[in-house]
Amino acid sequence: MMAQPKASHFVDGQYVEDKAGPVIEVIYPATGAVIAVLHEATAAVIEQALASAARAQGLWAATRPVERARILRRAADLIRERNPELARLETLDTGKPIQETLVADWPSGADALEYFGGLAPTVGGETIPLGRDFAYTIREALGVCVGIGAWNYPSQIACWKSAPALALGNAMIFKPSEVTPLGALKLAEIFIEAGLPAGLFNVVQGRGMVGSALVSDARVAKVSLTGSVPTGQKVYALAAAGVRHVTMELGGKSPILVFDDASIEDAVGAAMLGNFYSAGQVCSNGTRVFVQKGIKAKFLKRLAERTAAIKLGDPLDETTQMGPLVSGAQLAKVLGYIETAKAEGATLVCGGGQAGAEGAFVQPTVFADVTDGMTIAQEEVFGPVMAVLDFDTEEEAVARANATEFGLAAGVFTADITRAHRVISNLQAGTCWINAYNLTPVEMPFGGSKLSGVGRENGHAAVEHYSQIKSVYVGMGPVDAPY
Ligand code: TXE
Repeated sequence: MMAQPKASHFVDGQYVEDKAGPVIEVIYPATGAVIAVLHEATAAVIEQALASAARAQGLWAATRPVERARILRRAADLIRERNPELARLETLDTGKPIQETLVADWPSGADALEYFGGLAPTVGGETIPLGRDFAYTIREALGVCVGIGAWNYPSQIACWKSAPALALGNAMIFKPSEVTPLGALKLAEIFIEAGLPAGLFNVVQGRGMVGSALVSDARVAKVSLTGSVPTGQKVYALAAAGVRHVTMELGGKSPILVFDDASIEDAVGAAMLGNFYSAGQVCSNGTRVFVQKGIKAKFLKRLAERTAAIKLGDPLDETTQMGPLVSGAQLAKVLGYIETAKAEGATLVCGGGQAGAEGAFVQPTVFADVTDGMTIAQEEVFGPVMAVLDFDTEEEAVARANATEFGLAAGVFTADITRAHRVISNLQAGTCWINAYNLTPVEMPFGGSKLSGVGRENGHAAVEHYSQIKSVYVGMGPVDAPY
């Protein structure tokens, strides 16, 4: 089962190879098989990517927004036409079940291309009357943007970053995670087929060093990263040296608050979605599930029944509901957190170990009686491990939910609408849900507060993060100088 691309990189409209770069082996985590061998970008490839992006961007920014939009919409159509084969590649790259990659990954990327294609032509400035004089503003492209992706939603991330960037007249150089380098190359091919001029979307492969080389280059105006907090801090600092714009989508330890009056079936379903989808490798997951004591027993009973029925197995089988983790390294990390939770006294409700003899599979795992000080209540596990904590009062639950350095997402389940809005207004999180969880339609801004990030992706909010305002004062009469 091979998925070898024509070459490692896609620069200035074509595939580019430079075998002098260190090797990247792409592993299908369901079997451990090597499915492709790529090379990291060398200084020469990075230079070609930067130079071609800088060259192409000016003309692109001067292109009518409706024309840019038409190309993005064509790219979205091509993605939808090819979704089955693209989903298969995404499954090979990540190990995520095809049941998910068919509906979530590329389709949400196509949504972003449609959405920002539609939005771009509506973006204008304002006119500011100043008596005799006036001023106006122009919303201009930033220039060359760098996108750095994580491995959990590689193709969705490539689309979510490139769609607003390109729609608003920027160029993008995208560096996928070294763990999942394949999808972004397909996106680059699709953009060219849709009519995007060469150089506007370049893909360069590599580990952190390639990312930092891109972020440090003087031609770069902005960097958008999806990744862990420690990497975000490094990239943010590098960007600060050049006073570049940043969007940071980082980790979380998000709470879901389930009150006594909630629909147990809905709350259980949402907690499962928010812990087990993509084998738990989702940044906005609700990994601290606070359940009010009155419904704790019923909640845990239904949760255990439904979790035990999750079907693990071959990710390419459409009936499989959970695949492996992305890599052996992630497996070791998640199993370590499970052992720590047991040692720290959490009650194991179900799961609790590796599944199967082959591949990076972990049983969907639920711990109850988790307390705030335990490691699994504090650190991002990034695997199918749910921590259930109990609480008595609303004030207590809100205070404990906020007692974290993260602030990505939060959810509340209750039938009391007043309480729902009050609780949300008191929670420190950038993206919230009431009686739902982890739905991230492109129309809604997405992002975090506190250590979880800065800036927003998606929605109208993303326009601000891929453009800048030029203010123009227009003098309509003689200049009144005192000299
Ligand atoms: O992520 P990193 P990694 C968590 C998850 C995982 C851990 C590490 O628990 O086990 O983070 O995963 C690039 N300059 N999350 O190492 O390091 C890197 O090449 C520029 C949660 O994969 O954050 C990759 O493309 N770029 C998270 C991207 O940054 C650098 C999603 C992310 O890598 C760089 C991913 C540098 N100095 C992992 N160092 C979430 N919450 O969404 C690395 N990179």
